[in-house]
Amino acid sequence: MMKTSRKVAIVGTGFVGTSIAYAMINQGITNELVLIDVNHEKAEGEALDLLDGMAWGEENIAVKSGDYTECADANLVVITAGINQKPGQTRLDLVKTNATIMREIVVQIMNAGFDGILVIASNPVDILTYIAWQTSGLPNNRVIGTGTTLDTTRLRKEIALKLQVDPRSVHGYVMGEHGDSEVAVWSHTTVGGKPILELVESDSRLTKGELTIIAEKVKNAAYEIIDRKKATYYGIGMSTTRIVKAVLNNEQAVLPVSAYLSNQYSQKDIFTGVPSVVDENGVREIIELAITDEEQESFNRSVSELQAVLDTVK
Ligand code: 6V0
Repeated sequence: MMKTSRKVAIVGTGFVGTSIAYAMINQGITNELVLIDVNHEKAEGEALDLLDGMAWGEENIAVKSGDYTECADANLVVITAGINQKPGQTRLDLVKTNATIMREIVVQIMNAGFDGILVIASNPVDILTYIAWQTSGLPNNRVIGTGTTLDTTRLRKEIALKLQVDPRSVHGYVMGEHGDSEVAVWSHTTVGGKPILELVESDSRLTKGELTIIAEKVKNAAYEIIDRKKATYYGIGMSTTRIVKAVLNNEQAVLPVSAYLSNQYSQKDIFTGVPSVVDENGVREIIELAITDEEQESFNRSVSELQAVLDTVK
């Protein structure tokens, strides 16, 4: 398929940044990829390593390391820079350090003359997406956090494993904070079109009580992985790549990204995970599901927790 020139820059070439780069290259969704890191040598080494596979790649992608001037004509910049969780740390523990790093980076991106879409993956992602938006001066639709895309794919996977179906045939969302207060929206989760709350009444493979266990498992997935291998990156690599692809292809895909709320779900002036239509301009609109009162209360609690943390760094 012929594509017009599409340039993506990734800031932060650690575990997450390079996993995104690797997924993007393997899915052939861009034709120019620039890696930026405060550790220039690391970015350079990663670019060289990625380029080495190109003869076997989906298509020829120009990969290089560079500085912020490369952002001037980038369609999209993904930010993954920052410190990650150590065993026992929550995402919110990272906020002060990563907010400072985020501001520093966004100022440099904007000074380069960037005028595209910003995608934020650094944690705590909902808070840092707000900081990135505030620092950038971009319209809020053009700043997207990875939000609960990873939690949502984890949820779909858990249900798929239980019922032995393709996770892509499971639909539903985790909403709210990408973190401890997130909300699994069971009232809108379906398997092959069948509501899961109906399915658990009749299918012995999945009981109603197990839904709570699944939601807890999804919430704690990162801790489980970090305890074993110190970091998580493939899942977020594929989740971020899904968002980037939706933007570059103008897909109008509905994804639970961290989007700016202005009275949707009765909340405002916060970025958090909600199903959103993603196209070439970023978040085109937020889908307002008719969630239950209980889900709304949990969502409100999640937003209040975020708001309290945001107030400390805003
Ligand atoms: P890492 O492997 O330590 O990589 C971070 C990179 O950022 C390093 O290469 C640093 O040199 C670089 N960096 C630090 N400061 C700056 C700066 N000022 N300018 C440019 N580059 C800088 O961490 P990892 O890749 O594991 O994690 C990165 C971030 O992603 C962390 O905040 C994680 O918590 C977060 N994650 C987000 C997820 C999500 O769902 N949104 C999932 C997993 C991790």
